[in-house]
Amino acid sequence: MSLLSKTVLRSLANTAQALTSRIYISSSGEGAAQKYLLLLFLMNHYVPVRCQDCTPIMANLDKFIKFDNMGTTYYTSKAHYSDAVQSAAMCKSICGHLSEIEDKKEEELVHALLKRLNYGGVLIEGTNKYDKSKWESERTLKKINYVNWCRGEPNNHLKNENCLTYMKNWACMWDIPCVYDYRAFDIHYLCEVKNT
Ligand SMILES: [Ca+2]
Ligand SMILES: [Ca+2]
Repeated sequence: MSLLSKTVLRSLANTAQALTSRIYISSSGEGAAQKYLLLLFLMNHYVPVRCQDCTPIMANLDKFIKFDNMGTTYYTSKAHYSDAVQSAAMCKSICGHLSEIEDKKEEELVHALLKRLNYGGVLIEGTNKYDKSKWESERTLKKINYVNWCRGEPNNHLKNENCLTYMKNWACMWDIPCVYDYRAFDIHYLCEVKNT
């Protein structure tokens, strides 16, 4: 749903609330009852739009570097990656999720972003911890259709490499542990938020 239509619906719901209180004061009888029922319908139908909204934790937004691109905002963590569950929770706290690189074009965008920030890499969405034979999104539990493994990857080198990272210098993906101190490789984590 577009931002405009959400705004319009919120405005309608607010108007309905305001009108309802006036009708109680100024009207009576069947006509007023019909109007009231109509307004109740509008309110019940549109007010839940508000409940679907997400309010980012403002203090957490400061922990990222923001980049807008074509309806999606990417947030690269200033802190190093150390724990995939914590990283995903941080993304959620700003109303997003770990970035899902869905095609070559998006991969190139992420690579350019890493070059600009001069970061070594970023944790992105993807795990094989549920089924070693496939990589899937932790968020949707669907198979990841796009991967660009670096040469020799995925190699499960440390025997628990069940998470996914995109590396700047090689311009491709590694499997890495879901909990690890990756400061030596300068790995951060990347969230994305779809702008509605
Ligand atoms: Ca994406
Ligand atoms: Ca690996």
